[in-house]
Amino acid sequence: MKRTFIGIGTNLGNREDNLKKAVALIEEHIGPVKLISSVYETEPWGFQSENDFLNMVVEVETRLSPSGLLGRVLMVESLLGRLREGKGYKSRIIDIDILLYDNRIIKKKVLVIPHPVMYERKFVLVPLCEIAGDLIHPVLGKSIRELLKECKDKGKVKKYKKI
Ligand code: PH2
Ligand code: MG
Ligand code: MG
Repeated sequence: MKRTFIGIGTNLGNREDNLKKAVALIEEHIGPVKLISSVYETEPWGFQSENDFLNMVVEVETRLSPSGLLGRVLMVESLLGRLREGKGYKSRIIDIDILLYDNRIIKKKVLVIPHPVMYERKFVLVPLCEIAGDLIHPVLGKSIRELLKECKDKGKVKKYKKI
């Protein structure tokens, strides 16, 4: 079994419901969910929108390969009604991102692990630190806690509640 950390975000529709459904579908199609962070309400990062996000991170055990995992992530997103159109950041019902997969470093056109900009994003680091603060980032060689301390992101990340 491999251990992966997955970030989930939503800023459209019934956001709490979207997160709950995403966690249930991850459990069904990817593997047992071992740890669940609190939910955080976060300001849109990298684009403007009136709708704040809810973000969380889960730790999942899986037998899937990285590319198998990506396939299932995209499937779960589309089961939840995610449509992909155009370029750039947009509001979305659900976004599911593979953050880490064991200690693996993968740089393919379609899949980069660790998530290439996770260290710049407090909406990722805060929930990830809650469940895996001591984990060492395989590329940067620092713990998630250290990365959070060094992170320059000033966007709002406020505890919402545990779902
Ligand atoms: N996802 C993005 C871009 N910006 N901002 C917040 N607060 N939360 C997100 O999940 C998010 C974002 C692209 O995936
Ligand atoms: Mg994302
Ligand atoms: Mg994504």
